[in-house]
Amino acid sequence: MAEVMVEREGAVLRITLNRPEVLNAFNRAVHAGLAAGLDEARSPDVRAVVITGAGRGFCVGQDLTEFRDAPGDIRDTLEQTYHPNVRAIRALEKPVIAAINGPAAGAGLSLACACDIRIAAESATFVPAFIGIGLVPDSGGTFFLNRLLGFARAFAWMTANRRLSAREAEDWGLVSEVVEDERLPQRAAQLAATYAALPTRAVGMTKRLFEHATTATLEEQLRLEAELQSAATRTEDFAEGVAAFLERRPARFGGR
Ligand code: T3D
Repeated sequence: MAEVMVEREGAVLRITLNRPEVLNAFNRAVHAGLAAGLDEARSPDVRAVVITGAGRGFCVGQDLTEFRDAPGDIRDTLEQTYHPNVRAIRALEKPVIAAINGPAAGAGLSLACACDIRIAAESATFVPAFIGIGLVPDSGGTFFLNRLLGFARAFAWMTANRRLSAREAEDWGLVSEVVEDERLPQRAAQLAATYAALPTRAVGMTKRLFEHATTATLEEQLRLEAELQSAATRTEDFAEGVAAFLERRPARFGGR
């Protein structure tokens, strides 16, 4: 069985990390499978992506059995394995939904935080993990958590290494929704289908704008908004959106 399953349902691509016996810890095969899935997600036919885990875990970060021997210089490993997938998620001009079905720990937590939307099962937990084994957060963890939670809360949590419940994560704004465990796959599919029916190019450009806004000045942001709005007005979905409004009917967006 593949370490990562990639399945299409209409315009939704579901990527399932599939090493349930170790709560979907990362090894080389998982990195490669995730990379292949994210590559397939670039197809114009794909309009929303779901990342989830098989079994009772989402992803618990690095497979620690690979650290039995001295790991060598981890910089290269991070650059070759974790970083390309984090960059691919952020660069993908489509919504990426993390459906967190169980523990998300270490780089698995970073992976969830790299996604655009997070929904969780009631029994899911969020575990910093890094500090517990004498490491610093990586795979963008400090970048994303700083933005999602703010410095004070993110620093306190990551150093305290406290296991957070799904309800607490919702209170903190780390996840947007918590559902009963058995409903998570269905809810993730429903949410993804809703996103997949939106004007995908406008959604993708909105993602790009928010990404840009974190470091841009107002002038830079106004320029990029104008540039992307100009691009948006040239899409088929813009023409359809306006026509549907004027004809008083629901719009049928094709993602182009
Ligand atoms: O470049 C690089 O490689 C560096 C990058 C590092 C990035 C990182 O992610 S570092 C952080 C690594 N992750 C961790 O430290 C988390 C370790 N896991 C845990 O602390 C716990 O498993 C959890 C709190 C997340 C969940 O606890 P629980 O009680 O629900 O499950 P469990 O019983 O601990 O785990 C179930 C099985 O998964 C178990 O195997 P067994 O006993 O049934 O045969 C456990 O050993 C295995 N497992 C869990 N996490 C990992 C793992 N096996 C390998 N690597 C893991 N990270």
